[in-house]
Amino acid sequence: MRDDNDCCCVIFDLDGTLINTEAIVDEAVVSTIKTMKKSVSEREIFDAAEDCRGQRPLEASVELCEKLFLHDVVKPAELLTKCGEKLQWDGIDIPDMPGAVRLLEFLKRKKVPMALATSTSRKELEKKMKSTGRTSDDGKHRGDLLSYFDAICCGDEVAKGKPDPEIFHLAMERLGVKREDAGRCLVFEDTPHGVSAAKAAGCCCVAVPSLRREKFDMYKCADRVYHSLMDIELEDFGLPKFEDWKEVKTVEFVKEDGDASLSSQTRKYERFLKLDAFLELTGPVIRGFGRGSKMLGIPTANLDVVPLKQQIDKLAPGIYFGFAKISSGKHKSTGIHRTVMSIGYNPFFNDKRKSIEPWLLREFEEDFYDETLSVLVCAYVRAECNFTTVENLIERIRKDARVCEEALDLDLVEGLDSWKHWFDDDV
Ligand code: ADP
Ligand code: RBF
Ligand code: MG
Repeated sequence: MRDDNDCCCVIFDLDGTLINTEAIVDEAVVSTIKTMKKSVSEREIFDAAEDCRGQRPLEASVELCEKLFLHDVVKPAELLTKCGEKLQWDGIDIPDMPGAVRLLEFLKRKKVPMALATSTSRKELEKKMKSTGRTSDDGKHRGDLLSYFDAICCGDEVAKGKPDPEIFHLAMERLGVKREDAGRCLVFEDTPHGVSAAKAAGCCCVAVPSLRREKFDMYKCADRVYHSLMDIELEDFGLPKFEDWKEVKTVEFVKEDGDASLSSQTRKYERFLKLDAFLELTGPVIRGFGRGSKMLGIPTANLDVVPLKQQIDKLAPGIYFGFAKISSGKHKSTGIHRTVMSIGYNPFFNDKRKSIEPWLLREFEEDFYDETLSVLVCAYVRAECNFTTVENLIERIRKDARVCEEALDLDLVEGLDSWKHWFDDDV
């Protein structure tokens, strides 16, 4: 049933929300400022750069100069030029944020009007869109990202940038939404400045933070905070519900503490989402944090994230399942093993580094450190969460394993045929 409060259109921020430019920008900013003022540390620059995200470039530069007391070495406009020289975007492959294309495709198919409200200037936007193109395997060029939108609003089209609401007012006007209906526009933002702007415009705002977890307090005024675009429940906002989650009808769903979603109140079963493109991760098994078997009774054969960074950045941090095989060393040719894994920061342990932790769902007599492990990541189960007790964490991980077993027993994951070579090679 339709409700007057249901959202009728969606407005997206670009950088950090749909495309992953933040790390590239931070790197340019840090390396530029480092050569100008030796007394500020990389850590301080990075920290300040994070807080300035979401604003138009010049305004961000002004704030950065203030925060880092750069007035004696550089003026904001000059800092911007210097960083800009490093950020030509040509030949850089800007990745999509995980889940962005799935969300855009779905909304387009459901004919939900969409606008882009970016602090980037039109000229800069065009450069970003030309940049060598999409890493996604669908063969589309990055420029196609703009084809999803019924309206595109850039930072140089407004008098005041975010956190001012003007750009969202402009987007609404171009979508033909009246000011008094602002609450029916759903905005997706990754920065506190963007969230403030959307809320000041009266919109409903979902935040998918690009800032570190320590700073999540800054998203307080968002209507909902999600770990990634994969976790959005559109029906909570009166929009059409995603149709690609598959339920595992033998594993009962139990709502976690602190789960604010409305739709989960009626969920009965656990579920998973097949990935559009399966991801192969291969490397030697390394030593992890030394707590998997000891503390949880759940050994995880960790892979080194450094050489796999580009690949895992395509995935939202979270819990996944798929298959694993050991392709060198003593355990070579022990076959294909089902595996459930965490790829992320393990909030329960508050890890500062990302880790890749596959638990192979069978017993091994001995460990297999340094042997080559190849994992095929096929489906997403859930975001990582925190738990009040270690028992709850263990119980949840065991449940993830049941989801994996059931989904594979019942052949619910489609598309494995095209990976036949992976299953046949070397096992
Ligand atoms: P670490 O913190 O070093 O990763 P763990 O306690 O997580 O230590 O144990 C992981 C190690 O245990 C793996 O590297 C692997 O050699 C071994 N192991 C034994 N059985 C399994 C299994 N079923 N799944 C994953 N690793 C296993
Ligand atoms: N750690 C968390 O902090 N939160 C989680 O939700 C979580 N889920 C996991 C799910 C699976 C399937 C596995 C294998 C691990 C998970 N862990 C999680 C990671 C666990 O903390 C980690 O493997 C141990 O800390 C060992 O390093
Ligand atoms: Mg481990």
